[in-house]
Amino acid sequence: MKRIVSIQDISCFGKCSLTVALPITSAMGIETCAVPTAVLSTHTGGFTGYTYRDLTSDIPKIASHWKSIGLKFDAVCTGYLGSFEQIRLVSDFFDDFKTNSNLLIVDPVMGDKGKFYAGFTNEFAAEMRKLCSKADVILPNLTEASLLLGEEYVGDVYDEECIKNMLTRLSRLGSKIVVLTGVTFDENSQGVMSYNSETNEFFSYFSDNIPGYYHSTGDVFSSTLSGALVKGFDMGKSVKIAVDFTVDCIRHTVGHEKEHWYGVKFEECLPDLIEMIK
Ligand code: PXL
Repeated sequence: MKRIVSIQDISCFGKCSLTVALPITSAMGIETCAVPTAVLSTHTGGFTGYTYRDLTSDIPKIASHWKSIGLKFDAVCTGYLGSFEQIRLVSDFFDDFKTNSNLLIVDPVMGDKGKFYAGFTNEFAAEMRKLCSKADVILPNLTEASLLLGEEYVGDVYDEECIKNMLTRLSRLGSKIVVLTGVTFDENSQGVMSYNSETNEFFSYFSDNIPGYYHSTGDVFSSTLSGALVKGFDMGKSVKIAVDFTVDCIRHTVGHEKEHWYGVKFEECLPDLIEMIK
């Protein structure tokens, strides 16, 4: 059985980060371990008055216990991290748990639609860039890609050359594979473009663009993609599974946005995911 560890916060209500990653990769048949970096009552996107309990000091203690019992992971996956210190400790975690054959996967969660999520800054983006340099795979959206490159947000209008150029420059941060999400060349389709710097290959996969804003779809995508890669699917097939599942979750939420504005109804779609990876 494959084993993943997911390092990110648990937002107790809101369907993102660990409450998305744990069920998704477990449903894919992967043993899923967690390092909760913080406990929030809700995520920060659209809620006010949420609680935030910082668990930074637990990260090295968990790592040291796990080292003492010889735990190994097929992938170490990170998502939302709340401080510079957390990024540094996760970087140490990478050093402790990197093997010759496992994957370090960083989703540099910082913002969307050209804006930072609450509490993030350019200085944080600079620190996140260092973590990305240690990863095998990074999964930024277009906002995060611009922040990692230290550039203005690329905006809504761009062409394939511009995205390819961003991908190659992102790969120079140090990761072998860059997967850029939320790419739209026309209003009818949305998808992903990726670049493998070892083979110098670009890959793209698009699906229908469903109008509206659906919170936490980045977390659904990154958990599914990480799971598919760990299951041994190649990058092309993994991206297809992750995009198709994310779109499936959005479709199930369309028409229920009023009650489910805070996250997509991924739970109803888990049986579809299990089918997709058969
Ligand atoms: O979905 C990313 C995410 C994760 N964790 C927390 C968040 C967000 C996005 O807003 O607020 C706490």
